[in-house]
Amino acid sequence: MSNLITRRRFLSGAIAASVGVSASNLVPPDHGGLYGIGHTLTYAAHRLLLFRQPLAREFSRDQISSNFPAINTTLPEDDFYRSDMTAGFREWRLTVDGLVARPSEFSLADLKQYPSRTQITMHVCEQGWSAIAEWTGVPLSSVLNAVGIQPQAKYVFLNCIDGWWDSLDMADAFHPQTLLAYGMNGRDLPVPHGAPVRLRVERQLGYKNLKYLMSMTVTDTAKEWGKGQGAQGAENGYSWYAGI
Ligand SMILES: Nc1nc2c(c(=O)[nH]1)N[C@H]1C(S)=C(S)[C@@H](COP(=O)(O)O)O[C@H]1N2
Ligand SMILES: [Mo]
Repeated sequence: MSNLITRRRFLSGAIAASVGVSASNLVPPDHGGLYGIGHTLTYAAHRLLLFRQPLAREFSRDQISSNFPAINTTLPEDDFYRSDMTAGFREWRLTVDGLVARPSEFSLADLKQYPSRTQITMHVCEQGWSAIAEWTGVPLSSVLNAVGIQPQAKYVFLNCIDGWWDSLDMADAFHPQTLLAYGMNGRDLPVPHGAPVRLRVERQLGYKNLKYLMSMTVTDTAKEWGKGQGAQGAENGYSWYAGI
């Protein structure tokens, strides 16, 4: 298939990650089934219109919500999680593998050694509420550059301690506002909001903002995960791509 727009390569250090727009990058993993055509049109339109990666709106400190709901306030059941939580997440590691030059594990302290980014953004939940908070974390791009993703990489799959899983394409993974966030409103990320580290992907709806992160795998296909639709949510009727 010919490229709709010349494939652009995004060079960052020694690593080239393809975040450009080509025809094969306009089809989301959940393109099949009843809603597939709709999902594909939405995703393709966003990727064509937004390929310059515009930033999500950022707010000022005085606009931060005093009451940010926490969905799933129940703690993850996991025994390791619970004991590590009381120990300040000392044993927690984020593993990164798949199509990377250097499969790695990052402790919380490791992640905090990278330059951080702080942003005040609006979280928009598909269930009809929204709230503004300040998030601090390491850009996902820094971690992907550190492990060295291979040029054929297409998705980053993310797994959570509570069993949620989802994936991002390279455009969202390398978006400057996509963070592995460990801070919220100037403090450590609270447990109900996904401690020790959650994803902030500011151009997508709430459910893509995974909490309780545990591991990431870089892949060139969504087929080997679950039913091949790229996300647990997509298998339950939500769109894999939830761009706003
Ligand atoms: N691991 C995990 N991530 C998750 C969820 C969850 O239940 N488990 N809920 C999602 C939904 S639907 C929303 S709206 C936000 C809620 O984030 P909050 O609890 O910080 O408000 O987290 C998202 N990420
Ligand atoms: Mo949500």
